[in-house]
Amino acid sequence: MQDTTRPIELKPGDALLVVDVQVDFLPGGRLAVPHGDEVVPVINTLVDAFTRRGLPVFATRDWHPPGHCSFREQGGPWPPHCIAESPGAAFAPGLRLPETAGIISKATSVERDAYSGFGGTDLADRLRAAGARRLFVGGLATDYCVLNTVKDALHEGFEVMLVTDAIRAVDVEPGDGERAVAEMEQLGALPVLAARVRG
Ligand code: VGL
Ligand code: ZN
Repeated sequence: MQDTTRPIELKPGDALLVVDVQVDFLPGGRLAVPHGDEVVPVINTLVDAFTRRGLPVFATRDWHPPGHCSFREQGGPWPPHCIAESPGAAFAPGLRLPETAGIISKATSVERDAYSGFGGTDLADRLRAAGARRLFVGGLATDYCVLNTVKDALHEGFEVMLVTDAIRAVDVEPGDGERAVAEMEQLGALPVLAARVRG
């Protein structure tokens, strides 16, 4: 049995990966994730722990051009959201990313969507350059960008610790978030609660 209560000591090779914690995904935003704002204080405690240890922090952001193919007007599934440089694309107010955080903009080409932070970006190279082997992942949304980022991270050979109290789902269909968590665990991601992570 896996011990799910023992503290997890951060160590060299660990990195924090914050997925799409942006204004448009918060309550009141253009593609609001229910309770999306609740991840912010949890991720801040993780940022503190990683910073204390001098470990790297990366943050992805959805960064669409106007007229992106994922928008309804273009036949896509979503309302327009996270348009590059717009207020809705900004990181959540209150999210305390360190000055040194690596920022990865994704889904930036008009004709292609990318739910994964690894899709068409240099994230894998930047993580490896920072010495990362084990990623602690939190953010939005569980059933889209977190799911696809975690799948790609595992394919890229990173260990993944999924911080289950630092994610929230869109749940277009009820249960999508739970199914996404089950799929990530099935593929090898280990679930952890933020309070277990010791900086
Ligand atoms: C996302 C829907 C559309 C996400 C991005 O960050 O999970 N979801 N674009
Ligand atoms: Zn998007």
